[in-house]
Amino acid sequence: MAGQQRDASLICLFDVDGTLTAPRQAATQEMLEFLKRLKQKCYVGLVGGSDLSKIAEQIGSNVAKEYDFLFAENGLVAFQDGKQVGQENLLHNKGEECLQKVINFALKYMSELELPAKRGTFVEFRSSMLNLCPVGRSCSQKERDEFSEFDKKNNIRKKFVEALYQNFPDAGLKFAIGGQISIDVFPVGWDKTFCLQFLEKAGFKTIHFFGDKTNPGGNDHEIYKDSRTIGHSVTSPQDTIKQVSEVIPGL
Ligand code: M1P
Repeated sequence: MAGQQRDASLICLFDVDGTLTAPRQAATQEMLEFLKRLKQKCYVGLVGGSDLSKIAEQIGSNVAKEYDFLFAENGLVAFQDGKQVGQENLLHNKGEECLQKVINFALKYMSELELPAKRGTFVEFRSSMLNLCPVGRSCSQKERDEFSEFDKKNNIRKKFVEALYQNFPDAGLKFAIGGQISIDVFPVGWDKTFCLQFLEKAGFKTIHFFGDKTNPGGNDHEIYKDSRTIGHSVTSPQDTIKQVSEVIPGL
């Protein structure tokens, strides 16, 4: 790892959506400059639930090279100093039969929902997780926002998660509300704590984690509560800047 004046024992690790950026939006110039200054003080890592291409859209096409660690899909796709150091595979882990049962159930469940809008891509099959999206991932920003408001009032995703757990209690799967419009499905243990093994191997003594979905059921909860991290719950990118500045003085 490069960087001589940086504190080599300390890393600040950030969730992406809602923490560094507005959900699924690009990071502001202010945030990118803040992270640049932070990198001069300590090591910096990102851990998102999204896949690499979505994180690159939001943080920049060189994201894996620009940060000391980049963990996509909760760290199941891992980069250190721009080099890929990890890659897990959902299909190998869970098998076709199990995944097909979940997908069939989810499609049937979503087909019975009445929402303000329905578009396309209700199931996104990623290398290490399934993403289930009742409004459809191809929705517009306006439709995304409408679903999000509707979901807050009607608990669409909360009820969907309950139904998934009821139907697949022994599948060894976790159903997590990560972003604004969807549910992530992955094997138990493949939450964001998965990425900590890479940081332990690199020898960090202090790991500050900043995330917004830190409540039970949110996809930052496990890593926020993990004994290997000092967890910080943030409410927005502005709040992230404020809280990091309190932890790392002189930014
Ligand atoms: O990074 C958080 C989440 O971002 C997206 O969520 P949504 O589209 O629902 O706002 C998804 O990529 C999701 O997988 C991810 O956890």
